[in-house]
Amino acid sequence: MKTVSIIIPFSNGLCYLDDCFGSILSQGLEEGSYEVICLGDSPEEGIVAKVEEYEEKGLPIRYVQWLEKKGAGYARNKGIMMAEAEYLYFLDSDDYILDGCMSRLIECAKANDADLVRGDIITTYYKSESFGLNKYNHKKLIKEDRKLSDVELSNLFSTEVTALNMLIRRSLVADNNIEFDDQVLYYTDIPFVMQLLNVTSIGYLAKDAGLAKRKRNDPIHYPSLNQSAKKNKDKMVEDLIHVYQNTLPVVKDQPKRRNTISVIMCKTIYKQCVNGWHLSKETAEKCSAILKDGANGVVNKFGFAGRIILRSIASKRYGLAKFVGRFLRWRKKKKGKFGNKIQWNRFIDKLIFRHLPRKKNWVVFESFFGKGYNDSPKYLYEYMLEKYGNQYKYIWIINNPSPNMKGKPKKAKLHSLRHVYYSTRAKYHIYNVRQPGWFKKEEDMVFLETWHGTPLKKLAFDLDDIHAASQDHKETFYRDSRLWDYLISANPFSTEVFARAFEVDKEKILEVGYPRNDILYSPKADEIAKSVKEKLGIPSDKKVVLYAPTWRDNEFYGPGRYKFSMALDIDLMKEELADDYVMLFRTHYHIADKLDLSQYEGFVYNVSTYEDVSELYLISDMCVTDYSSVFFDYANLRRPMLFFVYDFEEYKDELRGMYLDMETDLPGPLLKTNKELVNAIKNIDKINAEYADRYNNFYDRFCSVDDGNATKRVIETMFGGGDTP
Ligand code: C2G
Repeated sequence: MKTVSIIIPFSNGLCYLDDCFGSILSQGLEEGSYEVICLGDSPEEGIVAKVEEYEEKGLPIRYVQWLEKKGAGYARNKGIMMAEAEYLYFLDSDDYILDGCMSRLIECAKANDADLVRGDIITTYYKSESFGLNKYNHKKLIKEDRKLSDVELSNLFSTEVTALNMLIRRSLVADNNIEFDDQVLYYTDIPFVMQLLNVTSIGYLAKDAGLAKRKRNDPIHYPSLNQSAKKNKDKMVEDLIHVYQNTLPVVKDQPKRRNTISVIMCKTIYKQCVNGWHLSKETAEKCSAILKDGANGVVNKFGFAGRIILRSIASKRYGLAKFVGRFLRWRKKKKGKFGNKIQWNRFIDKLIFRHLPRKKNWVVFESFFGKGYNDSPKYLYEYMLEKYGNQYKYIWIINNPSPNMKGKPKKAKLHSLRHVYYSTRAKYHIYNVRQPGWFKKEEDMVFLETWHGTPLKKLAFDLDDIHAASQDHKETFYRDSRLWDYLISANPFSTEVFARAFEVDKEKILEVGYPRNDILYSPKADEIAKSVKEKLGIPSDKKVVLYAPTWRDNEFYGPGRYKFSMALDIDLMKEELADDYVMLFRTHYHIADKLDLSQYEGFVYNVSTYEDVSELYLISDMCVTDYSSVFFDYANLRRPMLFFVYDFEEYKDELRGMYLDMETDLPGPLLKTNKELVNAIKNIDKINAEYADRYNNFYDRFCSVDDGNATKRVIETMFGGGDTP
């Protein structure tokens, strides 16, 4: 007889299956000792091909499917009926097992003649390849193989009841007709597990048998059951009521387990109330009936507000329960004792600003989260100022006043009351990064997203794992990009990527080049360069190397505040290059670290706070960067570029993934060490000759739309070619 039948229900999320199936293959289980049963519950297209692919790779898999959605419980029951092995193992199609998990579970079960063996469940957002980067959840809880005492067995699940990562003796399930609840979509595990625990005599915990339970980061396309439940709250409570009522008789002689399901029931009702009431009258009445007897005394264990809510529902005073729920919700969202500044600003906005008429000639500009007067918004603003003068009123969202700002625009700090005011009243909005989460776009507003670079690093929906500070990235990105009327693209390549990765209609994309790059084609470019050099005090007899790296997703203090590690050996650079060169050093706008480079005065110029990087391009003779979109813009100048990619392997595969093959597509060499970099700088003419063809191809592909007139094209599209607002 085979040892284990692995049962996998599948509904959506084909992209997770490689990890799931692959992790079973890499367990190295003996052929004939196991089987995989995959059950398609109204499955996503492509599943059959995926199953066949793994069959060919040697996975002993059987597949059945039905087209009507019946839920995981139904699928697992079907799987139980098909299973032939001594033990059952339930695996979800978006999870994967860690190396050695299955043999450890089997070993422990066999050595101890156990009915049930459980391993660790480790939650992660990451695919298996980058599981090791999952620093925070990577805790092994089970240190030794250990027999569960009767008390532990009856209290095995004190919060979430799950059948995952357990090896279960199949005869126990078959002989006692133990089933998942197939009438429901949610909570199907509860009756199964409770019945199972009733008949389990020997239960074990096994060490080094981990299941990676994957949290999904794309609730738009691949919502997990829980994420879709957020939209389907009534159904979730309905299901739990059904499960609760059917399971109560099973646990009637088991106070601990009865307590567990009552706690789950009460917590769910409580959460419903606090997260916004979604219950139909009928469901509310059922909840009331359950809570009437205090749900086995569990209600009394809630805090004051919780008791009021649950008791009000018990006595059908739903209005009171809703009111307390709303209060708790408000208190939870409220930051600090009296709420934070943004919350107050939004409150005033609702109370006053939203009732004032829209100003048809007001234009709001923001660049890099109010960190400067620069990038495409600056060039669009200056063009408008010159063309329309004071026919428009201009507003800059900027945190520190800029001495370089032309005209006399109104100014507001990011997230300030003035920012909120202008955001509500102005008709036109121009941002180069995403707008604030609180931004509310009305029908008659026009929003231009300039974006801030041709993408090398994968973006939004093209990302698998999110290694940056916030896992809500895809969801918030989707929400924000729904509000954009126009999005600028600098080349056909960006247009394709943006349309797919941001899910923006191509009609909204203005493939007109970057306004910020117009200066690179300006007839006055040399003049500007001369004055910038003078302003920065850069000697005219030295060549200028600009070093402008990007940020690293996984090195952060918090959202928008990233760390910088200096990989450049400045001492070496100085020793080797200082006679002929100076270096401009510029960190990305996300970097919070301020570097003290004063000891290299005269050789390194820290231009991290210099507002406009385009002007720095103009004064530099070559550019050293890594994965920053800087190089797409710099290529417009056709000057040499070097890529200092000391962490290439990690960055390329684990952190982001890329749209280009950096080894073959870039207009310059990839350099992994400081020595290589110094050599390349010293031999730049040779490199120029070597990379001439690649440079030409690169230029044609990414720079051929830019011609110095992008700003004009954008303004004409957004404001019409005429002279008046
Ligand atoms: N930048 C800069 N100095 C740096 C790095 C970047 O001034 N050291 C500016 C450049 O204008 C660059 C822009 O910030 O084009 C975006 O920087 P990237 O390094 O490309 O990184 P990111 O902000 O993640 O944007 O589609 C583009 C991507 O989203 C990249």
